[in-house]
Amino acid sequence: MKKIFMAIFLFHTFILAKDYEIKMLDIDKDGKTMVFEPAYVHIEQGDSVTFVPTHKSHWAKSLVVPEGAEKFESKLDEKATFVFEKEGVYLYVCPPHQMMSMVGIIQVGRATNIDKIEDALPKLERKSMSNKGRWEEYAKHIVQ
Ligand SMILES: [Cu+2]
Repeated sequence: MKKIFMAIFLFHTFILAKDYEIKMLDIDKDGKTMVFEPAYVHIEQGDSVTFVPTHKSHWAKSLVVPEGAEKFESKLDEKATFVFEKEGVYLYVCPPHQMMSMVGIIQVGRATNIDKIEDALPKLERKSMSNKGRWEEYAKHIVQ
């Protein structure tokens, strides 16, 4: 019985796990510069995110992750897929363009670490020299 249950569980996970593509752009269709698209995604545990180097000279690096979660960092101009197993909110940046607010938020399931996120956001916002206000704008999407 246990085996059957496990098989169904695995089958379910295999079928339902989704991959979300996030493009790394110099400029988007609205004229926004140095931007992840979409910059906020809400996914479920077991889903993955693929960073796509649509334009050159970008990569993605996590800054804040839920407790016990793995940090992630892609390589310059390379496509990279990361699976998210831990629930919570992940903040990430494109290191060379963090000052230009090339930043993003991934929410996995519930916002278990919202206190840490709310604490980190104003500090990160102060590091933005241009395109200010993006952290705040993206954080409005976080579902509590
Ligand atoms: Cu960049």
